Amino acid sequence: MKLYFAPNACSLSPHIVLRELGLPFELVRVNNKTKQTSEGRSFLEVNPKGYVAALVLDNGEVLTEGPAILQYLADLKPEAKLAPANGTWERVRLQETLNFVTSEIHAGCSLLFSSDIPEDVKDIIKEKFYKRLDNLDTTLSRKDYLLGEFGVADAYLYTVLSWLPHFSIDIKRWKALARFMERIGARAAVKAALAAEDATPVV
Ligand SMILES: N[C@@H](CCC(=O)N[C@@H](CS)C(=O)NCC(=O)O)C(=O)O
Repeated sequence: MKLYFAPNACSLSPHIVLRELGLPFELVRVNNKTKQTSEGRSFLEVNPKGYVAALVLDNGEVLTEGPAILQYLADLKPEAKLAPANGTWERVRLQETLNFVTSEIHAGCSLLFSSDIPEDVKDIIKEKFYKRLDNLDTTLSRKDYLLGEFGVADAYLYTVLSWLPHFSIDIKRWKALARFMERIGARAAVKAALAAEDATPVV
């Protein structure tokens, strides 16, 4: 398998999961501005949508969209329990959580990276985003992980929340979220993924 990634982008979450699972994989770096890959070809040949993450399977299939990639990877090694089994109610809860992270947290803050958006509009985006962080803080004040035990949704949430300093948002305002970031950031797979990406906190 090959994971196309950009340092500290949302592709960090499948990267963490690949390491948590101990699966063999190759990393291909994408320059998100030029769309050039470290292989020399344009990333647009791999994913015409032009964004990471993309996972290329050994049979040549290309899988995109974070929540789909995360679930595919977890299902390759069910004994690691990074996702509940397909067809169970717990799996539906995971899908609910991944959808929340992707649509409300990831997409909810990604416009804040844009230098074209005026600050007063960013303030409006932030107000809505803060409400979502309040919800998450309440959830994580009752448990250490989004769904009881560490799983793919935690790797995804960790990745997106690691962008907050870039938006001048201080995570300490949400005490449970700050503890969550420390807890996930201490995992060996997370440290290894960040080191392998040579990541500084910019998408
Ligand atoms: N819907 C996609 C969004 C992926 C995404 O937002 N990727 C960003 C990095 S976090 C990216 O590569 N953006 C570059 C671009 O859109 O040109 C997913 O959930 O995987």
